[in-house]
Amino acid sequence: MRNKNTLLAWATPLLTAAAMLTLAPLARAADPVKIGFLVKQAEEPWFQDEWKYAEQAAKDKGFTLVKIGIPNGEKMMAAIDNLAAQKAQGFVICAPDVKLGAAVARAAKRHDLKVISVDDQLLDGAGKAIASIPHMGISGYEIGKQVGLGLLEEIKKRGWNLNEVAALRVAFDQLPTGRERTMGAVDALMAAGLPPANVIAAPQAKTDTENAFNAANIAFTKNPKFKHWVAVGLNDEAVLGAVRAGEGRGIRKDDLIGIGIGGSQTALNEFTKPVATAFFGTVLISPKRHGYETAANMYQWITTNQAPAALTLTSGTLMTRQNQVELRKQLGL
Ligand code: FCA
Repeated sequence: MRNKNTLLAWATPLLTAAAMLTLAPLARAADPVKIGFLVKQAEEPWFQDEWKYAEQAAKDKGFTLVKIGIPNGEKMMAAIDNLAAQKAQGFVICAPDVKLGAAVARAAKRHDLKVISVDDQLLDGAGKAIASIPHMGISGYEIGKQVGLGLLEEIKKRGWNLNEVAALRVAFDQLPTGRERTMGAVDALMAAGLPPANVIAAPQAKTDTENAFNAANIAFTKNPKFKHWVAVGLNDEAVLGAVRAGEGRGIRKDDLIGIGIGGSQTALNEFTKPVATAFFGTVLISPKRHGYETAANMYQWITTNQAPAALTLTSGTLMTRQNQVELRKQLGL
């Protein structure tokens, strides 16, 4: 009898521990869902919009969204650790450098966090896209072509001779989607007869207006012989930098046509100025899809274990001063 009691006394905590272990996954599934949304340039209107729509998903589905700006690799790693400490179950990320892909994948695995990339697809050590991280991005090359075709239409209206037109390509080629977008644009221009020698690459150090301005300034100074200009870049900020640099050198809307990519506040500010600038248009892409859908997909993945599609590429539509109100309404923006 005494032996039996001792055995029970000894076995009970073990049994309880075992029971707790078996119950643990269930208890965890009932934990409140917390999802991180990490973006490389929180000050950029595009990312503000993504966050806004991700918040909407959080409200609709009933999860907590943790928004963190990650301007560099160190902040990014700290943010992922922080999410794990807060008991988040997953995160959506647009990393400050796509080459950090392997580090993101490792950190997520270590903390048992699910990860989805948005906008910029992460690369592994060999420079290949990490297929195991579901991604939503824009169809870079196609959207770039739309920029080029929009420019060609306006060039034609103005009766410019393509031999006298230079295409300023504000370039951020270390980012694959950036290169695809701007190459799509210049390819469309060249297919229509723009001489390849008239394509001027202006590398920017960062994808913001200030760095685009500096890059464009150098390019304008070095190439005084062209009569007309068009400007392309990976986003609206890049093209806006070129437009501002042109203004500083007396190259204004009659001699320069800029078409960006994005359609967030940066473009809207230009469109609502009383006098039009050389920022002629933008290809409107959807921060709603990129923000809402990625966050909602993460929620679904966490709660039902159903992973999103490996790759989703979204499209865009040319937006100008004329159709901006209508178009944004159509897209529910
Ligand atoms: C990249 C760019 C952003 C935005 C996004 C869709 O991350 O840097 O400006 O265009 O793709």
